[in-house]
Amino acid sequence: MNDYFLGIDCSTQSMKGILLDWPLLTLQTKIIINYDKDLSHYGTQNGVYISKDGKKVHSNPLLWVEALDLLLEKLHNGNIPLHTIKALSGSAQQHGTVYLNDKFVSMLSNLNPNKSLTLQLNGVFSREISPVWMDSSTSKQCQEIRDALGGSESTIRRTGSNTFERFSGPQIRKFYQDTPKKYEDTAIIHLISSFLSSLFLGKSSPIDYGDGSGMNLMNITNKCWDEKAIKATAPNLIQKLPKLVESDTIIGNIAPYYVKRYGFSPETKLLPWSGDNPNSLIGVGLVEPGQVAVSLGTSDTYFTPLQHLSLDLSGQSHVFGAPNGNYMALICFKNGSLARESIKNHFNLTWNEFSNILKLTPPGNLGRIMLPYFYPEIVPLVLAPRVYRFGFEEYDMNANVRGIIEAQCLAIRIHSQWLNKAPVEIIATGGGSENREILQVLSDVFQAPVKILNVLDSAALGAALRSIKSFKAYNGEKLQWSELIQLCKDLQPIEILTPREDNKILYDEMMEIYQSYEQFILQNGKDPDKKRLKFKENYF
Ligand code: XUL
Repeated sequence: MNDYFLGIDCSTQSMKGILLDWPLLTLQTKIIINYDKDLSHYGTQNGVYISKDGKKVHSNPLLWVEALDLLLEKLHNGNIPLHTIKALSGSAQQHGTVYLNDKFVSMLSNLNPNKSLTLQLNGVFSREISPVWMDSSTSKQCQEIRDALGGSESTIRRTGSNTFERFSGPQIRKFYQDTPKKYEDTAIIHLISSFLSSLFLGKSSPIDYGDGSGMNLMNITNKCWDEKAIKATAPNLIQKLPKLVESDTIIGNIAPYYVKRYGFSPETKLLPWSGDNPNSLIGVGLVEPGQVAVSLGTSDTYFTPLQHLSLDLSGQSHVFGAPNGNYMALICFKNGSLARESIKNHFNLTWNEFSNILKLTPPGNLGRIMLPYFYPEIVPLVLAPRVYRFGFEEYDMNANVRGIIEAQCLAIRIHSQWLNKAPVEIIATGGGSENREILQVLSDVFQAPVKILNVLDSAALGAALRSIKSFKAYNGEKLQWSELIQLCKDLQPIEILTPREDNKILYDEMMEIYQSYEQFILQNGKDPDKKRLKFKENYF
């Protein structure tokens, strides 16, 4: 009988579970719970609640628990005997925090298999909501922490990133400042990943180095909680934080609840959950330095493995722990798929029609440029959302469609330049990578081939592959990451798009103009309109 490995991904808009079998490494089952549709009684939109000014973005931790209940039920009713699952791990949207009272741990150790997790966990939260990665309401706290740590550069050197509004430390500080009593009543603060990991473990789970480095609280060099950062964030915080561990640690066996309720084997091994980006690094097969991936999801991210710690002192990127024990660099753009969808929906288009417009419109967009901050943006930092259009109007469909895609690809290229090496190839992943025309623009802008994998669920796949690797190591079998990646058919490209070389100079020039527009809008730079008109004259 085959062995099975489970990977679960709790992302912004849905929870997914995938089962991989060993030794074939083929996807056996995939289950998706969509929060807005399947759990509509929570009233979320795209999985979150957004305040009027767009700055506060929260979700409900009980929503994730109920999604997990549903996912496990569906898995149980499927045709794979759950006792054959040897190990499981998971992934969650990064940075979000879950605040728990002192009932949490005792509730977990006494879970009643006749009741759902949702029913039993109802009373364990000291804060009903969880701020998530889309939140940008903590600028004041970012400044305070950064000042206490001696400025941006020393914050980056300490924690791997500058302070960012969505990072857990500034979020925790805001919670403490706004509601000190609730903060005091909080016994444990978990990341979404370690919270869900705790549910399987039946006790409070450690946080892994990958997700721990998205908090502005972990020292990026020695991978321990950073005393100075903790002190700068909130009083007595160290007592409320779980331990930190290496991502490949076996943290224990599955709790009896899952054995009795769903028929899991009591020997099922657990790894700590990690963030979606560290999981995706493995889930798209990036284990060699120099490889690069672009994930087009709710957020667009650009990430690459690092063999040695190397920091972006300009402060726009992050360095996280990677599941293979090294590091990864990541740049996160908040205006990803939701921004693309705004344009698509505004013009009532299907994705096919959207693609056709990209096919029929010329690279360079006839000299028209958009800066697409439909939501507050992370990179570059834009707190007040606004869409800027240069050389066209809001009603011009073709200009808007090409405008947003070129803007997103140019911004990715501009803000990844600190990594010095232009990528030799880009692996594309995430829901948006289904759209070949978007990827062709990416390939043309970077002048690099784009490899398309048959993987839309790289975070869940990464979690399942991590489970295999650690399970094998636990049983004394040495399996290298590169071997595991080779074995996984889904990680072999199904298509490679090549860049159209005649667009090289055009996009080099357009990138400079785009960068000038960022400076014009955000840093009171010189108006580059003349440059744009000259570009238009030259090419169109
Ligand atoms: C990364 C980030 C996003 C979320 C999305 O820093 O904020 O990619 O992890 O789920």
